[in-house]
Amino acid sequence: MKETKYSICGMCAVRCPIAVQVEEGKPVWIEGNSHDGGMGRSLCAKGGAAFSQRLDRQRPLTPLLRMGERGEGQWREASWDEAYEYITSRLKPILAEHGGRAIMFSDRGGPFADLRQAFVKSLGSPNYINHDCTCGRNVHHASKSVYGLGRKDFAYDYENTRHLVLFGRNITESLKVKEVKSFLKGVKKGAHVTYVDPRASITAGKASRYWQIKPGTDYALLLGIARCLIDNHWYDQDFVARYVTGLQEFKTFLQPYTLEWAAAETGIPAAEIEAFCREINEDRPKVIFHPGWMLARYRDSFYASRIIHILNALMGSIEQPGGLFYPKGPKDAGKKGLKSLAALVPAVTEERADGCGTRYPQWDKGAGMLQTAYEAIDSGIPYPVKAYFIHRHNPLIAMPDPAEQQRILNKLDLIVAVDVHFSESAWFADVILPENTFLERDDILRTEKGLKPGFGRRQQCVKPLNNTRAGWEIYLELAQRLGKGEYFPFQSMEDIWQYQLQDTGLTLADFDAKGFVKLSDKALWFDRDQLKFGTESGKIEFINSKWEAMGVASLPPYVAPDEPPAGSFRLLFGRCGYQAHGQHQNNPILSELLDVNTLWINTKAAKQLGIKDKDQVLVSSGDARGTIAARVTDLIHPQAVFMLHGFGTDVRAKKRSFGKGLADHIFMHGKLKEWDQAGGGLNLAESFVTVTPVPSTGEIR
Ligand SMILES: Nc1nc2c(c(=O)[nH]1)N[C@H]1C(S)=C(S)[C@@H](COP(=O)(O)OP(=O)(O)OC[C@H]3O[C@@H](n4cnc5c(=O)[nH]c(N)nc54)[C@H](O)[C@@H]3O)O[C@H]1N2
Ligand SMILES: Nc1nc2c(c(=O)[nH]1)N[C@H]1C(S)=C(S)[C@@H](COP(=O)(O)OP(=O)(O)OC[C@H]3O[C@@H](n4cnc5c(=O)[nH]c(N)nc54)[C@H](O)[C@@H]3O)O[C@H]1N2
Ligand code: SF4
Ligand SMILES: [Mo]
Repeated sequence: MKETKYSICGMCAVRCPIAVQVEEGKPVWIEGNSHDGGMGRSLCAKGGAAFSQRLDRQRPLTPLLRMGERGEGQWREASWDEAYEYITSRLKPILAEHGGRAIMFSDRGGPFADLRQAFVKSLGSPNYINHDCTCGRNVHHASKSVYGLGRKDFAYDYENTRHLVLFGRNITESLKVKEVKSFLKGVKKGAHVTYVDPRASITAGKASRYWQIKPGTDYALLLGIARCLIDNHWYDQDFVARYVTGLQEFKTFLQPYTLEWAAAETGIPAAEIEAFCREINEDRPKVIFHPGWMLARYRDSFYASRIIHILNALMGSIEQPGGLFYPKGPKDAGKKGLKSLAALVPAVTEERADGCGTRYPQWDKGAGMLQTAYEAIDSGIPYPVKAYFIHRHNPLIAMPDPAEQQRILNKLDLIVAVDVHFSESAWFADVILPENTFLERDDILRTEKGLKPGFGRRQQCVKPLNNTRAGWEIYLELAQRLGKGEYFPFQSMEDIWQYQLQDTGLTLADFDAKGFVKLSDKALWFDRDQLKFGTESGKIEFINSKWEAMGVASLPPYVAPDEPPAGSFRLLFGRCGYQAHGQHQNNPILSELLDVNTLWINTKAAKQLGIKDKDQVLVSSGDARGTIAARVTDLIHPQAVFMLHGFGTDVRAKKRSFGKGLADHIFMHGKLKEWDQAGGGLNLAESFVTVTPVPSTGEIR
């Protein structure tokens, strides 16, 4: 008999609602959960390859203990009991000598992190960290400094917008299924789309205006746009008068940043920028300036994002159909939220090892900052860190400088990786605890914020094929064995779900029909005359004196990016629709769709170097080098080259992808120690490489 199970996809961190058909215990079909209107039956290529992930045997299928040196890849299979014993027998002396704070934990964050945060807290450690220093921290902190609200406190009504402005936000490839669908509906309805990127991605193909900006000059373009809009009074004066502070200072600051100046800096003609400003003035308030997602790129990415946030205020597009809106939570629907698991555990008051909230007072404590945590491991300051749990996170490729990372990680007494693949980081660990694939496990309930808030459930659709366990089982068991069981009074996931639902008046059966529960039938919008912001003044602060007191200027003068040294190119990177970072290059199906990355290089630049399309080229920077096929194209700025992230693994257990393509992060020298000083995002796009042809003999000169 066929039955449909509703769950949540886990092939990437977007976590779309899905429907899985199961026949006699076997998964036979997977699609989007069509009860969710925005999703329909759609799924992306990665989601479609979920069964293939489960069947893939080039993964850790039972707990593994390291035999040789770290990273050598010599493993011994172990029982779960043995693996738990290995971990706890090493953690106990660390806890006794250095206390809980000597244990660090990083993961991918997201809606299922509450249980893991509770685990870390139960050990007495403040050192829970997620991946965001290489992703959205600049955007998040910029949002906090303008609105006092985080980046996830805003969502976007693409479908009804009149004008969407994207600065390298590659919405159709670096995708969320619901977001692309809503974007495409907007395009169909005639929305203007302005796409700004040194590289014409697929999203550029959907745009009504594409600007091939000089890499690293977004801040200049944004200052030029802001000045033009304000000078011409092309902004929502009522909204600004009501909600904004600091407009006058902003005006004064903008004086040098004329259209001609912006044009010279960015390479985009002044008349085109002006035409854009005119158009956006007609389109407002149904306008979205997207503040960026992955902005761990430039040393001023925080400020570029800050101006984008400011432009949305000038457009008056906040809490506005066709603009930005606040994702509403249970409270906004007059309902109680899920009970927190971390709330069961006493607060940890200890200072964080990474300095968030202390050495770096402006940075949020919630997500932490991995690069400064590495500093702490290395120096032992503010205190020794001795053990590291890496859960659903792969810092050895997500962070730059792998050799430097390994040097620092080697100072630890214990590294535990919980993964479903042989990630580069798991390969370097002491113990690999293999988690069930997402189809094979339950997770804690999640809150789904939006115009119609609700809760969603990931449930086990099929039984695990291998000797793997669910994350919740792993952490409950470890807590128990470390004497912290009192904080986790649960025997099963059902116990946990019931605890989470305690105040909501809902039961588990309420999730059976659709996989989720909505707390409101109608879309919830706040009264635009009564908007509240999270800043000290309650207003939108163009100048934020609280942040200035913490050493973060609100509006620093523009500083041009470094020019590539002669013969060099700025290395840009990004994603495509078939892959999620470095996760699925070895997936049996996805590796067939795309098994190798290429190097985008501008036609004229390639010609000067004697490089033709599909030629093998040598990419080098310092002692890092490797060959890759060139993709010669006009679609990239002459100063830049581009490659997809996540290829070129050196983990030989991944036989389909081992050594295929080139890894971008190996060329980012010193970037583990270089970040946007205000926002904390790493400067991953501030690296240069040389590119030379490889003779047809394959010999490298
Ligand atoms: N050079 C360079 N660096 C980058 C980027 C880049 O483009 N170039 N991109 C940056 C960005 S935007 C981000 S978000 C980060 C992403 O960096 P990460 O967060 O490290 O990347 P993910 O691909 O999400 O995967 C993390 C790990 O989760 C594992 N995993 C997958 N499913 C499961 C599961 O069900 N359970 C468990 N336990 N583990 C699972 C995967 O095998 C993988 O090892 O990298 C950043 N770093
Ligand atoms: N299929 C798929 N979808 C994903 C992911 C995935 O791994 N695979 N990852 C998810 C995650 S974690 C994230 S953070 C998002 C990332 O979403 P995005 O931030 O939209 O994605 P990236 O692929 O990092 O896009 C980077 C684009 O920025 C451009 N760029 C580089 N320098 C500049 C510059 O100076 N100015 C401008 N304007 N543009 C520049 C690059 O050329 C590239 O096209 O995608 C998410 N969605
Ligand atoms: S975007 Fe694709 S891989 Fe990611 S959760 Fe959604 S369907 Fe799964
Ligand atoms: Mo990301």
